[in-house]
Amino acid sequence: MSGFTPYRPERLPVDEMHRRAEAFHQSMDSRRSVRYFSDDPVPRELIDRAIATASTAPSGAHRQPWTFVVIGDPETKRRIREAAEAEERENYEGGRLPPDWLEALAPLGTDWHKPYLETVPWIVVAFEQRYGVDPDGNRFKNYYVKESVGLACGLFVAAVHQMGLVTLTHTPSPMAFLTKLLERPDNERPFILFPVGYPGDDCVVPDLQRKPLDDVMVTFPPEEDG
Ligand code: IYR
Repeated sequence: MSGFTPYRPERLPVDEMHRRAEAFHQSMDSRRSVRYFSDDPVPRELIDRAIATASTAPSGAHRQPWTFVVIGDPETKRRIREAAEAEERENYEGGRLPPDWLEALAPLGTDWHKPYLETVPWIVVAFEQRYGVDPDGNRFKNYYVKESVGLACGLFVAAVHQMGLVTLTHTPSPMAFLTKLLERPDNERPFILFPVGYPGDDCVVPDLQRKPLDDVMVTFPPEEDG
């Protein structure tokens, strides 16, 4: 650590706070997970910027225990698709997903086919660093790794949305094949795979509703009525 430095973010007028809060909520509420992508190219710098934004996330002991692997090479995308589809076929048709899980997925219309893994200009795979390795090869502990990487991935999703692109939080299961295929070291585990691009002209999304605020929030102690 390098000591402390003053931090004085601008204090906004309350009406401006409301305006920004509402605008940000509206923007994020318009985000959807997408499974139909265009093959239109996306500048690499935009992907870099989204990852830089993700990497601003808070993390346990500021260890930033994540690695984002960027894939634009068609042959690697093809190999990822092949391996992901083999696993998912086993899930959907080989009996690996129990009936209740299949039932929960039915409204989303998902199946083992993942053609978008080849269509998209970019795939980004977030890896969690279960432990760190210093330049001398010594292991050190990381803390709250899943919370940290989850936060970074949330910011990645928001960054992609903010620039007018779309993504999907894809977790082909099991996804150990990604460690090998992308030649990641032993301390890393795949966390989420993000196809990133523009939505395809054929893009549809399930007609989902988000839970109303009162279903996801309680006040404690409860406020008196009236
Ligand atoms: N990984 C599978 C199944 C799947 C699981 C959940 I939970 C989802 O919200 C969506 C899909 C797949 O990608 O199809």
